[in-house]
Amino acid sequence: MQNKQNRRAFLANTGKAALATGISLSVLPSMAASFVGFAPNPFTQQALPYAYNALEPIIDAMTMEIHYSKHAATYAKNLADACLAEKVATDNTSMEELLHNISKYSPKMRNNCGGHYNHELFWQCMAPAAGAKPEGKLAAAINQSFGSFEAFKTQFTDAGKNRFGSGWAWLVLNADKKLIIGSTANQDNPLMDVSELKGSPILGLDVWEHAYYLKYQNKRPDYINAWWNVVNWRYVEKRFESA
Ligand code: MN3
Repeated sequence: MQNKQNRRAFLANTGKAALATGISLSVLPSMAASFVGFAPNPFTQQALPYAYNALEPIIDAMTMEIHYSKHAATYAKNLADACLAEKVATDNTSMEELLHNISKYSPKMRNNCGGHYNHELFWQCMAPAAGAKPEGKLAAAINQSFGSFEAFKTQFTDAGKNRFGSGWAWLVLNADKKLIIGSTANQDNPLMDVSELKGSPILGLDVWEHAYYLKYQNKRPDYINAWWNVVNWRYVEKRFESA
């Protein structure tokens, strides 16, 4: 699958085959992802790394589909519009750089750059039936900072539960290379110069109602407690080790 034509032909045929066999097209994003052999533009929405129903029963397929294809897609689109309007050259600006300087841009840029970055991170932070625990250096750092994995989970869960309104819970590596837990409002994140919580985001949890309402309704704590079963610790470990 070395060139664009082959890739396009493959995806087109895959789509036709899926239709012919009655397989839901919702499985296609993850198949597309594994055949993309070039460095993707981080300012655009990437293929979901699994099917919409892959995190069932923790995250139901309809929530995943609406969340990814409507909410997150809209942040990506609005980010592109804002970059054009505010003359951000996405081919030689890193998203981190933009977030570090977000106070210099419009509220639209702040909401949608945060929204896009946060969701791209969130999809990667989950995996089907992960259910594992952190290992290695991350496990050691969590034990050192919070006493135990269980104590860490309680503190992170509380950060998500207690964030009033819409926002995110975070595990962050701060400037002193210390792991800390906190939350941000709306689509803010710890890379933003306007954020009170500052550092490299290692793990993020979306606690907006759109992330859980269809299945959990008003019970945000039930959503968070269940969510631990789909955390992709292998990815979170990589983020920690390269932060
Ligand atoms: Mn969301």
